[in-house]
Amino acid sequence: SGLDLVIAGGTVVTAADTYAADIGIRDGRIAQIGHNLSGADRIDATGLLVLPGGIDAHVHLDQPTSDGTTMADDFASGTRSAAAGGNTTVLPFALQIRGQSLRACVEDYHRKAQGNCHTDVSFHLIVSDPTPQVLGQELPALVRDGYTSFKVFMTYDDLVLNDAQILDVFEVARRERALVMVHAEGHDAIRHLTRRLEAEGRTAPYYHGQAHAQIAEREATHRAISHAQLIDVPVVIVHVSGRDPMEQIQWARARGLKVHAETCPQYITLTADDLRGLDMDFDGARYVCSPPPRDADSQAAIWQGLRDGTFDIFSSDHCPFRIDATGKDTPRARSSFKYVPNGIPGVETRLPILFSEGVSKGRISLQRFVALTSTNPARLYGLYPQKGSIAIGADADLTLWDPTLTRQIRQADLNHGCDYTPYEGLQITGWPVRTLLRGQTIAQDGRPCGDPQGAHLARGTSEAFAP
Ligand code: DUC
Ligand code: ZN
Ligand code: ZN
Ligand code: ZN
Repeated sequence: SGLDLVIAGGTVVTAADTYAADIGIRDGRIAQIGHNLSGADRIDATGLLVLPGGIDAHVHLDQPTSDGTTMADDFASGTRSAAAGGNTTVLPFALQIRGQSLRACVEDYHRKAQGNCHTDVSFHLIVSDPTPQVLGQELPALVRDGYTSFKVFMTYDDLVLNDAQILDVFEVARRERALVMVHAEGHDAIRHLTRRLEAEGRTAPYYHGQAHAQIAEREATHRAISHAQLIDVPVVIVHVSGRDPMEQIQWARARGLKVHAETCPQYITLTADDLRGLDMDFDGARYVCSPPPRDADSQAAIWQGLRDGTFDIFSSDHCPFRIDATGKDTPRARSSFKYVPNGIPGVETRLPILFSEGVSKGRISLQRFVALTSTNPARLYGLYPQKGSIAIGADADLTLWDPTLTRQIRQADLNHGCDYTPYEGLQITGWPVRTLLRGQTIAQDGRPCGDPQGAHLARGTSEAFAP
C-alpha cells in the first residue's frame, strides 16, 4: 500500500460520527481509513481519540497597537502555542492601518509569518480605511487571491467604520463573495459610558466591563444584521459574549437571514466579576477583553447556543498582552481602564477548555465539539474539505486526544509568549497529547516540536454563500 504512517487503534471522531479505525497517511494526506493498516511508520493511538486538527479561526499575532504596546506573541510563539494546544491551522488578522494600502498590509504580515509558522495559517483582512482604491481595486483582487474574509469594527477610534462605510464593505463582500466578520459593539454608547465612569472616578479595570455594556453589543449586533439584510450578504458576528446579542442572532435566523456566529472560551469560563481583580485593583486587567465576559445567566445562554447551533464556531480570540509594562501595565492604563489593551491569550487552552467544560461535563457531544472547533471553521472560511475533516484526500492534520487525562491549566506549562493565563488553576479533563500537520508531529505532550513547517493557505469561497 505504500503508506508513510499509520495512526493505529484509535477512535476516530468527526462532526458526523465516532468509530474505531486506523488512519493511513501518504504524502501528508489521509490515504486510507480502515483496519489492520500497515506502513513505514506507526503511532499507537490505543485509548485515544483521533480528531481533525483544531482550526482556530480568530487569533491576533504580531499586530501593532496604536499606543505602542506590543502583542506578546509573534508568528513563531503564537503558532507553537497553537500546535501544543491541538491546533493545525490558525487564522490571524492582517490589520490595515489607516492610510496604508491593503496590499502592502498583507505583504507585511506575510513577511512576519514567512518561515516562522508551526501550524498552517491564513489571514483575514481588517479593513479600517475603505477608500475607493481599497473598495474598488484592492479588496476584489485580494479576495481572488484567496483572502476570502475580512473583519470590520463598529468601535475603537482607529478602526471604527461608520454605517455608510460598513454598507460599502458589505457591498464589495456581496459582489466578490467574501465573508465579513463584524466586531459588534456600539462606539458612541461605549464612549458615553466611559466618559461618565471616568467623571465619577471609576477608572479601575473593572469598569471596562461596565463601559462595554451588553446593551451596546446587542444594539450593534442588530445594526450589523440589518445592514447585512439590506445588502443581502452573509455575515459572522464574532466573539458574542452573552444572551442579548444572541437573541438578535436568533431573531435574524428565524427570518432566514444568513447570520453566523462565533463565541469564545472567556464567555463560558469568566464573568464581569473577574475584572474586579483582588480588591478592585489593577489585577483585573488580566481579564480585560472586548466584548468583556458577562454573568452566569449569559454563560448558560452561551452553552445553550453551543448546543443548539446558534453558534457555528468556537474560537479563542487569542490577543495576548503581558501583564507588565510592555503590555497591560502602563501608567496610562493605571490612570483609566480605557487605556488597558483589550485582549487575553487563549490559543493553547481553547480546545482543552471546550472539551473539559463541554464534552467531559456532558454539556455538548463529541460531534458538536469537532464541528465547533474544526469542521465548521473550515466550512465557513473556505478551507473545507482540505481541512476540518478526517476523510480520504484531506490533509493529514490530526490531533490525538486523551479524554481521561486530568490536570490544571498552569501558566508554567504553556508555550505562548504571554506571562499569565486568565484560566490559571482551571481543572481540565481531556488534553491533546499529539498534534500532526500533514502527517508530521508538530507537538507532543504539551510541547511543540520540530522546525516550522506551516504554510499560508489561499482560501476558497465560504459555504455561507452556498444556496
Ligand atoms: N476584538 C478582537 O477581536 N480581539 C481583541 C480585541 C477586540 O476588540
Ligand atoms: Zn473584535
Ligand atoms: Zn451558521
Ligand atoms: Zn479578536
